[in-house]
Amino acid sequence: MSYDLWYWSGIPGRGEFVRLPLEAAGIPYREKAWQRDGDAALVKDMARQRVDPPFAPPYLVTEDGAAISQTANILLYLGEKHPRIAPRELAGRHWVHQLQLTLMDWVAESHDVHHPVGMDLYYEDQKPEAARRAEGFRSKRLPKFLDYFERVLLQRGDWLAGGKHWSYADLSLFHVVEGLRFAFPRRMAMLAPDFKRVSALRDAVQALPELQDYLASERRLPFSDGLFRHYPELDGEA
Ligand SMILES: N[C@@H](CCC(=O)N[C@@H](CS)C(=O)NCC(=O)O)C(=O)O
Repeated sequence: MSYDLWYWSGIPGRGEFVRLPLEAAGIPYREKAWQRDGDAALVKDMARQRVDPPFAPPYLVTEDGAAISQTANILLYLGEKHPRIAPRELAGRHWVHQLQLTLMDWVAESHDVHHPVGMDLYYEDQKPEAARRAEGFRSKRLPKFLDYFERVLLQRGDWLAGGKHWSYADLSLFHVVEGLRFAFPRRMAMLAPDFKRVSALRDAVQALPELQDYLASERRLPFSDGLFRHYPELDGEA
């Protein structure tokens, strides 16, 4: 069994939240837009007549042809099919889904810092608004999200769902923290001492034996100008 993962080539983006558990659990998948025709093939595939068309990538096509989209929904689906990446009991699976939805809210807000007016405009066309948005994000939203996950870990232990094994939500939190460290290195460094549990989870995921090959491979794309972007003028210690 193998899945087809459709996501823009060249950036980790939201595709990375799907890639990480697939890689860590050794679930076979093909990265479709990395093959011949690249993103043009993705645009063409998105336009295909389907009963379940995706609005936007990432989406996963199963062996029986179903196209599953919305990042958190893809992970919910994978968690039901592959017990290694999510809790076995229903309440646990809903819990990690809830966490994933919160993470996706956080990701959307992180993106909107550099694109506060419109996705169809360049950053250069919305710089004053971005500077204003960044201030509130750095001073209020970033600590609020970090504090939430710190509190969850205080209650649950090393992993977000409790227990001794990671779930896809832990891998996603790792990726969000990595993205934010890339985008806001000064602010994240200032906040780090207050979020020791989140930092420890980040380090634990980075050290997972089942992720070492992937993290060292060319499939693990560097951050650049995708969801998480580094504009020094949007970063700051406060
Ligand atoms: N809520 C969706 C958002 C999907 C999304 O915004 N995808 C981006 C790439 S990361 C895209 O290509 N969007 C095109 C669009 O919204 O028109 C999810 O979590 O998957």
